[in-house]
Amino acid sequence: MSELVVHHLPGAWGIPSVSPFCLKLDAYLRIAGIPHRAVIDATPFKAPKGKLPYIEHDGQKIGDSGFIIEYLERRLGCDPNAGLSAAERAAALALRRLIEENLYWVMVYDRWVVDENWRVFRDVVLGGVPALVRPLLAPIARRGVRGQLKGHGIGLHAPEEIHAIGIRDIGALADFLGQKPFLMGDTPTEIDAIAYGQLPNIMSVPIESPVKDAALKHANLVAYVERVRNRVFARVEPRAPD
Ligand SMILES: N[C@@H](CCC(=O)N[C@@H](CS)C(=O)NCC(=O)O)C(=O)O
Repeated sequence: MSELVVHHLPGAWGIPSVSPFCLKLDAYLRIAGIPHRAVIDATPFKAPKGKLPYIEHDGQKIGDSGFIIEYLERRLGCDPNAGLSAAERAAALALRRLIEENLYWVMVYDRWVVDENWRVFRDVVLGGVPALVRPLLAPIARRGVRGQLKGHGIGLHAPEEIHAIGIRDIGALADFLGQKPFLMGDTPTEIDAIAYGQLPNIMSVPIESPVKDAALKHANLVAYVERVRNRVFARVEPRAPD
């Protein structure tokens, strides 16, 4: 197979990427054992859909972590979900929607809208942008994300309502995990890559939130994050912008 190049947003705070979707793809590639070269992009401007991650392979650029995974599975015949029943696959898809279409936006709210967190996060998320441009880009990017949150609908709620939504999602994840080592049982599957993309980006970062506090009270989720990190990311250093 020709070289697979994977474009990510940078990492920080000991996490390989501050983007849950980039971290998900990174974890997936490691779970599936797919060789690749990671490139760090300071902004998503060159991505085919304007969002990271994206890949370059065989002269094509493909955006969206889900479509990238489907493409790789078609091309390489790999499938970390191969051992799952149809009902387990359906449950994994429902969890994926909870994480990517709902909990993700609660995290976005905490990073981009809560003033104390934004002061910390803006220097990280725009860390690869030239220092002169950063103060100009920061308010434009923040306004854009506020618009995305309103468009999604979650940004229309009061802060306590948004946090209550996130805390319920975290509780559901903790209940589903129970005492299993991984979400679908004894071995990591795609949904573990998805959950691992999101959870450390809430639980292991200096972004304060009642959702983070609630997650850290679930001992099984704390142990799970540690377990996936040890299993999938052993010996990986956090990345700085190229
Ligand atoms: N559905 C996409 C979502 C990717 C995504 O939302 N990426 C964010 C970073 S976490 C991004 O690049 N946002 C830039 C923007 O919205 O302008 C996927 O699965 O890859």
